[in-house]
Amino acid sequence: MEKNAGESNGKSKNKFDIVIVGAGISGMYMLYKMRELGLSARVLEKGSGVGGTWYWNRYPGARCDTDTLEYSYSFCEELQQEWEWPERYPTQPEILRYLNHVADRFDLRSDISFDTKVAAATFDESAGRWCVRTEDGMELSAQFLVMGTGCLSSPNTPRIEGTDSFEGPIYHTGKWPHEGVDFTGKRVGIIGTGSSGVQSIPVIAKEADELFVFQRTPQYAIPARNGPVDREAVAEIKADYAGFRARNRLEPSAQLSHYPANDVPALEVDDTERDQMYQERWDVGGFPFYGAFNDILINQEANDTAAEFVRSKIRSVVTDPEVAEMLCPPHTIACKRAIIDTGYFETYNRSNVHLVDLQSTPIEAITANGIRTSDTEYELDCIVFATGFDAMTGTLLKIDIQGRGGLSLREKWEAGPRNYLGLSVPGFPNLFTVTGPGSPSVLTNMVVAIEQHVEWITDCIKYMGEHDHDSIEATQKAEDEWVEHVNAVAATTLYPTCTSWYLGANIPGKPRVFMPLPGFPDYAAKCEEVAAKKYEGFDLT
Ligand code: NA7
Repeated sequence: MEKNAGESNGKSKNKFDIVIVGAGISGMYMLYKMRELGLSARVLEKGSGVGGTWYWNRYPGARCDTDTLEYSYSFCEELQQEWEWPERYPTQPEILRYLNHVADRFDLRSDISFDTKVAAATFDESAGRWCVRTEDGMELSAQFLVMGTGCLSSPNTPRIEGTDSFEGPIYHTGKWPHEGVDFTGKRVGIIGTGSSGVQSIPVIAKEADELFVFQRTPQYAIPARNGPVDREAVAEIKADYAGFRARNRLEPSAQLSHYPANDVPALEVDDTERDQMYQERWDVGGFPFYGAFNDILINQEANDTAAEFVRSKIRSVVTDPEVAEMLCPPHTIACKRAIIDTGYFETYNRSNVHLVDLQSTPIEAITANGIRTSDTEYELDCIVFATGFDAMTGTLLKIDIQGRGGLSLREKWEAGPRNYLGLSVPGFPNLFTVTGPGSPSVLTNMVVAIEQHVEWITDCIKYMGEHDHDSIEATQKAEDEWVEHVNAVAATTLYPTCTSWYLGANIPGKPRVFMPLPGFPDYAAKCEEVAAKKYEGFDLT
């Protein structure tokens, strides 16, 4: 652990060109790029190691749902050629091993302070610099501040009466103990059936004596069909990795160019042909399912056909018809974050797994011995919260960020996040948010979104250096127009129509604003255009 190291480029201690918050995929790459520019940079990371999301989310079955060959950095040809991924989807330990390898290979750790949580960042107008304060009292000064704090990095633990009285251990999937948890012989209760619940439930079920799943909203899930990577396909991709990456960047979610969406509306084919197309993609597994037709996410009637197809699969897998009905979601499919699974619905056929429907019997309290719903008390040895995150803005707003004139980001975003390009906020000069709200972020392959932002920020800082600019700040007009644009694009889709963390709807009291921007290629083109027009929409001084 290295705190207070900061003598690079002959600058005084704790004075840097740039401070980067977070040593996940964003922060690590940002550091690499700043070094390329010859700038002094310090990364502040609250964990004891690199990896961000993949450092914290160590729950049983944790795995990425983007194909391994796509979920990796593209900036170094040797790195992408040399690294071998064993399976179609990478496990959490495998991704963390990869990110540690990257940190070692590029000697990144020497500029990262671990176990260092940022408490506040204040823009000092007279000096034109950010003063960053950590929880343990360290102060750093930097011209630029980049928030690589991640979109899903503030775990959400709902306030349930009596939680403190529970006598057994309570875990959260988003901050899982490093030493792991042995559920053997235990009665386990798990709250939440999003990706984390859907991934961990089948694994915990195999170990636990009894598993009680407390489900508030049933979820659609598409079989992952994970398995060893196809070596021939890997060789083909590696023969032209750059081409593969470029093709992926042209896809709306910056991935899956090898399995693009069919350009056919769902209702233009008859029922038999439609089911065949769904079945084909169901057999392939994973997100290509949603590309069966081109209007699943924009037309409710089309969406209903996909939803009904998945419901029919749930009914065919789950043997108890009552349980099957409880597991069948009524809502728009893929409107909440889409999920892929391995043996999730099959798990409910096990005699040690019990589904508790919180819609008919809500949780009233956590007691010393377990969870009490409106009709019974479930005795448990431990409880797992798989209840997600205060997504996209949670971590940014936990830090007391104050810009020009003492303007606080918390106040500025009281009614929801507002910015320009998801990158920059008026009133907060030289502050950049990597994959911030208002950018494609969580609707894309995150690594692609991160690389695009880090490279854009790097080019911007380079441009400023070459043109003697000290400060860059988005204009109010640019912010207003951008917010309008993001809302208009979201409104062309079905996304805003249901309760999801995309909308902040999972956090009581959080403003309902659709935060990510659908459509990576148009967004990336806009960012390029802004740069080509000498940072149109920004004030440069
Ligand atoms: P998610 O997707 O936000 O899922 C959280 C789950 O927890 C979801 O089923 C919620 O039900 C449930 N939840 C949240 N609060 C409560 C309360 N108070 N009571 C009962 N149930 C609750 O988080 P994940 O960690 O699974 O996944 C996050 C992302 O990681 C995922 O989207 C991928 O990007 C990877 P709800 O649906 O809100 O009714």
